Parts: sequence; C-alpha cells; structure tokens
Amino acid sequence: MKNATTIVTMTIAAATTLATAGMPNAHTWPMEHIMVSMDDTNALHAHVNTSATNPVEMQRFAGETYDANASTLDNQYYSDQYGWVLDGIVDPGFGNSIWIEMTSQTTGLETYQGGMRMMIPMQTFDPIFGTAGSDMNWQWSGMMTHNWYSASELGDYEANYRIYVGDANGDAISGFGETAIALNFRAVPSPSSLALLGMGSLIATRRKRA
Ligand SMILES: [Cu+2]
Repeated sequence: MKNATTIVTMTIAAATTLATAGMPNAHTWPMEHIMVSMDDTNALHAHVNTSATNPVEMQRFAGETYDANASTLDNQYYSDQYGWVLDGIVDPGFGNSIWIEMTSQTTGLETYQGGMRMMIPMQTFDPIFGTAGSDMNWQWSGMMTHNWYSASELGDYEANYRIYVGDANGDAISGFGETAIALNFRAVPSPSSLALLGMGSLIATRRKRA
C-alpha cells in the first residue's frame, strides 16, 4: 500500500506543476502542428497529421474556472493542441502576411486567439474565425500560434480553412498559390476527471484501512 500512496502523491505533484492557476490546461496534450510551406512557384502548401478518424481531442475540466478573457473556456470542451507553424522559408512579400480564412465548420465550434503555448496569461483569447461575430479571416504573424478551440457539446467537429497571401487588409495578392486544410476535433469525456476519481478512491481505500 505504501507504494501506491507514493505513486498517487507523485501524480498529484506532477499535475500541480503543469497547471497555471486560473489558466486553461495547455500542456495536457502534445503539440499538433499544421505545417505551412511555400514552394518555388510561390504556391502555399499545408500538412497536418490528424484526420476525421484521428482527431484532436477537446476536454472539459469540470469545476475549473479561468481568469479574465480565458473564462470563455469555462465549462467548455477545449484544446490548444493545434499550432500553426511555418515550414521552411515562406516569403509573402513586403507588407503582406499569411492569412487563414475559415470557410466552413461544424456548428458549435469556437476559436479564440492563442499564442506560442508559453505565457498563457499574455494571450488575448480574442474570438477569431467567425466566433462571436469576428472576421472569418485571421492575420497570422508567422510565429507558432496555438489557438484555443472549444465547444459546449460532446461530439465530432471539423473546421475548413483557406490559407493565402494577403495585404494588410486581408485582400489576396495575385501571384501566390493558396491552399486549404481541414482540422478535426472530438469533444470527449475528460480522462483527467476519471483519473482524479481513480486517485480519490485509492486515497479513500487507504484511509479505511489505516
Ligand atoms: Cu507548437
């Protein structure tokens, strides 16, 4: 029994280290990068390792509430696992940017501006990609950006994007080839909650015997 108690204590310590008070859980999941590249004809390409049958999971952490703008994720299934990353040299031209436009998505999916996965309290959590009446297109800085996706109901979700080179206003620049990509999500019952229940019963068992 002593071994089991030690394992439980270590698990709780590890969970405490990972979580930032009042901030949503980011490091629960490994990064899943959407690699965006440009070939020598100035055509964009994008690749991701997920699919409708191998989606990113969104989890809800019952009882948690988040500070300030992050409170938009309270009681939601969410994930920041997907990150936009430039692959190789991508030159959109002076004054231009890579823009990402949401062209269609499952009803109920919402997106909020994230960041590099560090300094989460510095992230704006501004609604993007049509969430809360925001613009459908989003000007990507070109830095690794893990936006926050959320939904209030269990189930599968898909978002489709057009990736193009645009000017400061988001108007497409001719001479650059655009591309498209689908991101897939599955809102699942939280394994973390189940794990916590498991730990609770272990501790309870020990108390009874003590
Ligand atoms: Cu990343």
